[in-house]
Amino acid sequence: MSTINEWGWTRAQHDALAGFAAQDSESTPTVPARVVGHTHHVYDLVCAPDARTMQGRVTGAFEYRATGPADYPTAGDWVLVEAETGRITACLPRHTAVSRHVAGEETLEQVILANVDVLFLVFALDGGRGFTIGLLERSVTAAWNSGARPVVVLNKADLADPARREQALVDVETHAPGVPVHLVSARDGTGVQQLLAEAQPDETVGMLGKSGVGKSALLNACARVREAAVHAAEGELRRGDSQGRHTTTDKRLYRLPGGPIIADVPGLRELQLWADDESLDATFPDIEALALECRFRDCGHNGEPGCRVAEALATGELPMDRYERYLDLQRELAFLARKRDIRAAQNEKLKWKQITEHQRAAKKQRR
Ligand SMILES: Nc1nc2c(ncn2[C@@H]2O[C@H](COP(=O)(O)OP(=O)(O)OP(=O)(O)O)[C@@H](O)[C@H]2O)c(=O)[nH]1
Ligand SMILES: [Mg+2]
Ligand SMILES: [Zn+2]
Repeated sequence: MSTINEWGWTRAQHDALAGFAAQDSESTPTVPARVVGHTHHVYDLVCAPDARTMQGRVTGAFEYRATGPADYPTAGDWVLVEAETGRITACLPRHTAVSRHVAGEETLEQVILANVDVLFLVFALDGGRGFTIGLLERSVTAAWNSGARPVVVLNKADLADPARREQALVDVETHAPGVPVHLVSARDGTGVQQLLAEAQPDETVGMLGKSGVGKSALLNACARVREAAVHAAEGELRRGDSQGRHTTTDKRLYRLPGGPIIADVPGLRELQLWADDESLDATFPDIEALALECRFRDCGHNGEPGCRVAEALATGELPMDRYERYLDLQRELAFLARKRDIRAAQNEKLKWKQITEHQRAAKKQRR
């Protein structure tokens, strides 16, 4: 018999639910369910206990409580659903969330995937412009911020000569220190077994990468290793620049027999960061370690005496271009944080305005 455990329902989730259900005042009986996909506001769910599938929508009360897009369920989420009606009453707390900005909206968070344990950062070694150090660092920062373990996947190894493969590995080891890296080919299956070993059987794997890097092909290759009947659509590449054509249009979770669960997602057009300072430090542990050795704890690395960062830059121990990209990302995150603060202040003001208006109206009525 199938059970919800095969979809990643673990002891930890069970305990989280127990704590959550105690606060939940809704009286209609609900079951936990995992969101395996959704088109706009219709959610594809796999429900406890027997992994029955159904479709659902959030209730009006859910919508009323939601403060932004990040509060709505997304692929990977655990929700509470009324088994009879498919009404989703709550989204359970996420243990990880891969986020970015809502397009064109700097201050709104959009959750791409929820509750993934491992995040494959997929790049293609097909000679296209998709594998850049900048994108590598951004992706790693997003991964650290999500709470999932990042794994760099250099796909299409079959298209790269040995020198190119070696250089790519060195680039990742230098610019994403401490992050596991795998050279694979979804086409001929090289390295796929080892890549799968990065995740435990009951874990969920997410993927992040541009269109055409081979995310769906990688999912299919993993399925072949597990002899699973999974066939995600793979797309053609544009001639000339090897870019994909956005073949995958919806996020979806696939369960491989013997695990893990893998989420295929549409290709990212750009990765608008949604992260904090700690995630940046995790991406640049080399710079973080140097900064700890500066004479002053609050050293701004701007000509202060005893600055270890300046020293490392002078000797070439820390390459200037890496430091500059670190400063760029830091500026970007500081800008985001400021905008978020302004928005929070505005919301606060609005709330007080509403309360005072309400009080005024109440006073008038009493008169
Ligand atoms: N030679 C070679 N081709 C590959 C490999 N992996 C994927 N491809 C091809 O690259 C093209 C794009 O692969 P997809 O899996 O559709 O890429 P995707 O990342 O899912 O793209 P989107 O769904 O658009 O985001 C397809 O024609 C694949 O067959 C590989 O390891 N080697
Ligand atoms: Mg795809
Ligand atoms: Zn310093």
